[in-house]
Amino acid sequence: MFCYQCEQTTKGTGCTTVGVCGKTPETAMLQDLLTYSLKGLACWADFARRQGVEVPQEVYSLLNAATFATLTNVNFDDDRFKGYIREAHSLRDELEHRVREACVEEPIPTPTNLPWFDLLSHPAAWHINASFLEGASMGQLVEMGKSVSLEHRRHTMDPTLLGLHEMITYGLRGLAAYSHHAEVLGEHDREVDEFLAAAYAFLCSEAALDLGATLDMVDQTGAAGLKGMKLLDHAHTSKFGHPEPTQVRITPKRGKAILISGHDLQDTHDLLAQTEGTGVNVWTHGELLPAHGYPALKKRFPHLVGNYGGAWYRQGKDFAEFPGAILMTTNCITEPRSSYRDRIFTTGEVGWPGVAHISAPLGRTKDYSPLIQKAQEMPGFTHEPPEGEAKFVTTGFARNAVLGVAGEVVKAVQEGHLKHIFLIGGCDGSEPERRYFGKVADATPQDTMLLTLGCGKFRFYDHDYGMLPNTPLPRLVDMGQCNDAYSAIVVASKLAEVFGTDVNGLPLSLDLSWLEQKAVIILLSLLHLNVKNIRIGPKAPAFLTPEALQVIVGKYNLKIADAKHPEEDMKAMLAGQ
Ligand code: FS2
Ligand code: SF4
Repeated sequence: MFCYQCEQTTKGTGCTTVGVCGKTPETAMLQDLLTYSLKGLACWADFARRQGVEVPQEVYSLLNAATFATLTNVNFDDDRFKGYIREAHSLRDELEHRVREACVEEPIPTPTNLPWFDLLSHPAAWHINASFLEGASMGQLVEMGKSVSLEHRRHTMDPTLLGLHEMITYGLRGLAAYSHHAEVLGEHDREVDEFLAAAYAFLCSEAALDLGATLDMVDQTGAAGLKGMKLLDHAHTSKFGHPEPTQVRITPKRGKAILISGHDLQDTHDLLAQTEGTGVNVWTHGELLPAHGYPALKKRFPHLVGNYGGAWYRQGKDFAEFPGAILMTTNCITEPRSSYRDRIFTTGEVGWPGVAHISAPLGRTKDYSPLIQKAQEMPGFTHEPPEGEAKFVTTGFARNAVLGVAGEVVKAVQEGHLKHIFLIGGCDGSEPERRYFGKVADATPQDTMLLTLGCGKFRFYDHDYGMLPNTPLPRLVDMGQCNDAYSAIVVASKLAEVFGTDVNGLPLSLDLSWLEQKAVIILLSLLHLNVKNIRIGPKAPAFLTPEALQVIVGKYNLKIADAKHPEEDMKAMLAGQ
């Protein structure tokens, strides 16, 4: 296997024997084979659209869901990957049939008029039939996967193009995650869906061998990322209201308990509805902490009682100690320990072999009764701290809440009480160098504000930064999940408008912790907006070859965080660098 799509990759170069995330070589090969299959489906979807042949929404739904399944820490279940491959080829065959039946103007893709691609035939010309897939041994599939894996391409491709192509590929994984989350909430944006297919098709075309065209696709991917984030923001806020600043308990409360982790608000809502009146309390974990800020959840469901534990990578400890049942709705799942394997459930695109999975067709409500039943069998919390000793954190400062106090922010800047704004957040991970982000946050001066989002916040979310002196503004502002980067972009754009400048003219520094591919699409979106001097860390992406990194750094002034010297980064950021 070879995989370097995420920050925690082995030795900062690539996972080759087994993933740091727990991905086996078999799963890695099936993911490569799936990506190749999705490229084939996307080529036909893009070709059909350009020829005016109707592409059913289920094609885009599969592209989004299956692409999301290949994102770091989402799905580790080989059978599910085989299922996605089967479905991709079945939809692809149907689409090819439709195109051939219609009178098309351009030559229909055939093995002879397509550019050479990898060791298998071009994705648009490659068929794998269902009976072969059913009967194939894992060894056969792994061999087939090898011929389309990165392992081959990274030794044969131009290094600049390779790095940029991988950046686009991982950006598309992040984009597909947004589109899929929105679709679960009943919304989709046809333009964004069509872009995903077009970008996959681009990666299979001769045009992708041109640096200018590839850089243009990097930019277009960022533009689509913004639309995808906006779509998800709309899906969340139209369904559950605009988040409001909300105090969230982080110490135990007596009662039976379910812990819900991941990012999915629809699952959170449905679980809350199904646990109403059962005596089971619902606790959020990780990226679901911001769920407490949504009016349609917090006002209707008093048994949404608090947040338990920290970032995803601590789940082995957090889940083992939690006295109830657990539901993983999206990434990041790690290998379940035996101490809680019989009380953790997955849903949606998340999977771990042998772990109970709760599913329903897209748009239908899932039945959580096995999870609720499990929680009833568990002791739940039997103790809680005495009245007055419970601890709380505050979440819910999404764009509406922050823009509601924009006047105060502008006044604070004009009167000299607010000198600088930091956005420190993104993903978290287990490496010791990630302490850098907590150190930078703690070093922010008193006359500065600290916006945060994503699971990166758990490095400092419970530190007391107090209020911005002489203002009614808190210094620490939790804007939500990694998925809520759109909120931060809207706030920065509005502030720039008020001050008659662009985002680069604001006293604003972005110091982003990255781990997986949603962080890649957020970065591409910011680069599309021409935001300069962004820091990412704790280290540079392994997939950006030195040549590709040089191009990106030169074009966008991107900086790599100096994880060993947070104080130096702080000085530079305060100086606007
Ligand atoms: Fe955190 Fe993990 Fe949010 Fe990322 S829970 S690193 O994949 O999506 O951020
Ligand atoms: Fe390694 Fe990350 Fe790939 Fe997992 S997703 S195999 S940790 S690079």
